[in-house]
Amino acid sequence: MLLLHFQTPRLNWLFLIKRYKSTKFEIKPEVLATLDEGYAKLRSSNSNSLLKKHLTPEIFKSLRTKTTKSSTLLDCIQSGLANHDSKCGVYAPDAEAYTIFADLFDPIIQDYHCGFKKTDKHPYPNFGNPCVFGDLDPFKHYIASTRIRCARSIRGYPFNPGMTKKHYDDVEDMIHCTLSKMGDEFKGVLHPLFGMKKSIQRKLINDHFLFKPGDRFLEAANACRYWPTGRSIYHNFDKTFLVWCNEEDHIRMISMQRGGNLGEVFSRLLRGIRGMEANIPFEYHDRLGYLNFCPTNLGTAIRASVHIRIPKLASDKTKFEQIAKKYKLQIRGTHGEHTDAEDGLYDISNKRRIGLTEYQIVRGFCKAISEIIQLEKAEKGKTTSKNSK
Ligand code: ADP
Ligand code: CIR
Repeated sequence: MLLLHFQTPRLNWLFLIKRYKSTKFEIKPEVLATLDEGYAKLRSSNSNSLLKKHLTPEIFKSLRTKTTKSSTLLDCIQSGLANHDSKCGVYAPDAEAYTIFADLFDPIIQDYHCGFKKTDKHPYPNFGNPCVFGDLDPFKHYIASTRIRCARSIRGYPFNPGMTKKHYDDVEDMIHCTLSKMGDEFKGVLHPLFGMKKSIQRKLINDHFLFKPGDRFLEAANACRYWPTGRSIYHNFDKTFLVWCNEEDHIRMISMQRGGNLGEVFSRLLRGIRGMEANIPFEYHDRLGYLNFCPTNLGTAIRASVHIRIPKLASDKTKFEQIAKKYKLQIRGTHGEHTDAEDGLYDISNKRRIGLTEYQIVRGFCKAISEIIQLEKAEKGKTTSKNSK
């Protein structure tokens, strides 16, 4: 290696040095001051975020002055500093942040994704045969609807905080153009947020199709600039395949339908992903799999969920949370993350997204939901027999 360097002509050396200099990003004193003040407040807070847990004083000290080509530690943690009630509290402002700030991201990834260590490598994508999954609730007693979504970033484009107005427009165009060339089941309409009637927006949100505006966690991460430029939703005519453009990630692909037919939902998602990836290159990391803005969405970046009513199990909050932990599931409210359950309708999904293939994640989710339905039935049976005594 050294020998090679000595042989490099002087001109190339100068070029390399210039390039190195131009890629270095100077950290401003006011950024360091904001970091120090925010970190001190976080330390003395009662925050339960993964950020607070894993940003130890030693790691803070070692990362405080590090930079990627365009971001600092403050860009990674400002959401968690502003929102002490964050669960995670960290975002990667660019793909490089996962490497430069690995001492913070790695333990958070391990903690959130149920033990994926920094020495572990995410397996290659493998969806298996999605048709093997049937209906989780054929008699429609428990599951109102089933949804699987996955997040993707477009290779060569910055993540949200580094995007220009033009990037947002380009990404939206690229997605729309690709979808309009896909097969019949994907034919549909694009609804840009720009100029969207409030009544239409409200209906799309209430029907669980569209993301909500004004997410304070994303806003604090500098992820809502130029809103609503480039933000849109595309859906097929049946509203069973949907694509979100430029919300938290460049792309969110969603397959959903009423009832519990996981096989149909997963198969459609796979066909949708295949159609999209034929035209759009996705950001993929050798060890971490698909890279996205939030470290909770790495690897497969898949979240499979059911909207389910299980009144017996849900009646005891502590027990309900223990069951979720046992099956590595996450419980959300009726309208998604950071919302409460309405009318007993919970969103239950896989928590872990990295370290397993897409097939293994959906298989684990399928087994867990089936067992939860059996547990609910058993609890119901107990009360019925008590009452009949
Ligand atoms: P994401 O799933 O993209 O991480 P959210 O938790 O904010 O984000 O959920 C987005 C929307 O998807 C919300 O309106 C939520 O109610 C809806 N949703 C999630 N799971 C289901 C499901 N199984 N059936 C219907 N809607 C769902
Ligand atoms: C938070 O930290 O609460 C938000 N930034 C959202 C984190 C992602 N949510 C999750 O648990 N999957």
